[in-house]
Amino acid sequence: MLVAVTGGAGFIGSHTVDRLLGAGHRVVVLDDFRTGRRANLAHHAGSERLDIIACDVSHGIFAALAPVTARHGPVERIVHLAAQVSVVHSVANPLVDMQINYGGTLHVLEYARATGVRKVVFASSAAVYGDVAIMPVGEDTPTRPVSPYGIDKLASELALDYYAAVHGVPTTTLRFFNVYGPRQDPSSPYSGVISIFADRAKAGRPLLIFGDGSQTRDFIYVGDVVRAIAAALEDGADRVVANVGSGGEIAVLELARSIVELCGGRSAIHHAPYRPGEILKSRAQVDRLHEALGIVAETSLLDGLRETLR
Ligand code: UD2
Repeated sequence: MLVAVTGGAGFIGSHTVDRLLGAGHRVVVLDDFRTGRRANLAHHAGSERLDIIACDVSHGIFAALAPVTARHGPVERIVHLAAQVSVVHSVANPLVDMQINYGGTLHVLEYARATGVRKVVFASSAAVYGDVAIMPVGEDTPTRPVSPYGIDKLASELALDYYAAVHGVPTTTLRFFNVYGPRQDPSSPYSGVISIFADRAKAGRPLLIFGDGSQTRDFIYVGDVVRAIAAALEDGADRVVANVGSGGEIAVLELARSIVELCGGRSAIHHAPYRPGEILKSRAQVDRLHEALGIVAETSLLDGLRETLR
């Protein structure tokens, strides 16, 4: 089948493309290359089943997809990963975040409605919950996002549900927790902490922890996330909203020590004040991921870290 992957040149997107091509599907990537990189898909160069199209989803996707559907028939399913990915950027630029993250989702849904797409899988975020006191956090926890990023992800979820209920577009929403793995770009201060720590520890440079490092996160390996995406792309799980996490949590200080040790123990660990808006605890309840999509995270943090460092 023909699957469109928005944000397909990004970290999670490129792993998703690997999996879909591996399963024999035809894939069209839409990416504006703001944070996505052509290098993430370079190993598919020459693949007859992959089209890569430069497209900003916040400007609509009809024109970008037209040449591909003219050649290969309709897009059957969409994985919508394209986004402005930084929570901090969204605080400084809420309108940009709204246009890309909420507007982009509406453009995808309009396309799905108009062309009869058979499944839209949406990458939402743990950011929809905001600060939650009781862990693990289940999907029925009241949503109180504390950033424009979280608000736009939540608004997008509501839009998905509206298109499903009113227009009959089959949708599944995945709320990603802290995803890590190979190809995560460490170059921005808001990059995933594991990509930053790995980059520094490999070079023997110091790691910087914001706060005392007692804050916890639920890290899930990208390979497990991609299995969840593939399961959600199948028929069924309509209007399901599922957390995508490992179900475990680790303190940032313990994580830093593990990464330093795996890299030969040369890096010092320094501390700086907590970031504003820092969430202190995060752990996903993962029953629904298992029950609705049949997925349990399989990669231990140690194995995932080794693979990432390799
Ligand atoms: C994650 C998501 C974000 C949003 C949010 C929702 C990533 C990369 N970001 O933000 O998109 O969904 O969850 O709650 O997955 N840290 C350090 N040193 C560093 C970098 C980070 O101590 O050099 C700490 C940071 O203060 C935080 C933890 O590591 O306590 C994780 O930081 P992150 O930026 O990887 O992810 P997070 O949870 O802030």
